[in-house]
Amino acid sequence: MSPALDPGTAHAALQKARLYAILDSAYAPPARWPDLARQLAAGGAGLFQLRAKNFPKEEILAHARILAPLLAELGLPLLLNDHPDLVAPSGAAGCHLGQDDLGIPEARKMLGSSSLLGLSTHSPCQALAGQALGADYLGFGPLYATGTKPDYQPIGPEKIREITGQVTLPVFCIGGLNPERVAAVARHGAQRVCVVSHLLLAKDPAAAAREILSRLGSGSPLKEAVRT
Ligand code: 3NM
Repeated sequence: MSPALDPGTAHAALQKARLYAILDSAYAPPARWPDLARQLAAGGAGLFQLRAKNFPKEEILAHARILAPLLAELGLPLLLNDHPDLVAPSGAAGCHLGQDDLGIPEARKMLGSSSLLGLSTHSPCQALAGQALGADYLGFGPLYATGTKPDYQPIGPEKIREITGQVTLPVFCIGGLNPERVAAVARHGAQRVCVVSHLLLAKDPAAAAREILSRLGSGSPLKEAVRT
């Protein structure tokens, strides 16, 4: 099996990551994923997810076995959307679960403490519960309407401060984000974002990632306090 990212490096990369990129089959075919991963990493994405909702498990495993070592060489973690059972055989750093997937405690039992476990949350209450259950990081959204999850009601950026004050885990704001909206969510206290279609559909993904990060700003608590 290809060398996996060591757990210490994966956890440190999570703490450092401000832009989370998702390689999603809905927006880019798998043949483009390795190149997209390299370009987005060059643009500053610090965490990656493979999301292929309708792919058979064997295909997800095969793609993860290509992407995990490619990103590990750069010191960056790959998470699988769902499929905790594929984490070890693929060499991925962990997995990302939704509210309706296997629970965090059950996934933790399967994976142990060294793998990264992320959870999608859609309200401040779910975010606090996710932290209490032992997730390593949270997604929080969708902040704006998104074609990637068309059935979800947008939360709006106003709720961000409700959780940043109480949740100590890394929180990645997600849903309908583009550069203008990233600037808006940063003004509402977002320090990290996860962006899907805007990055995957960009002509120059590295430049698009850089622009998102520049709109997010430094994210330092002092600057946030001055802005509000
Ligand atoms: N999860 P885009 S929103 C995968 O709210 C995903 O949990 C969400 O895609 C959540 O950046 C979302 O193209 C899609 O809007 C984000």
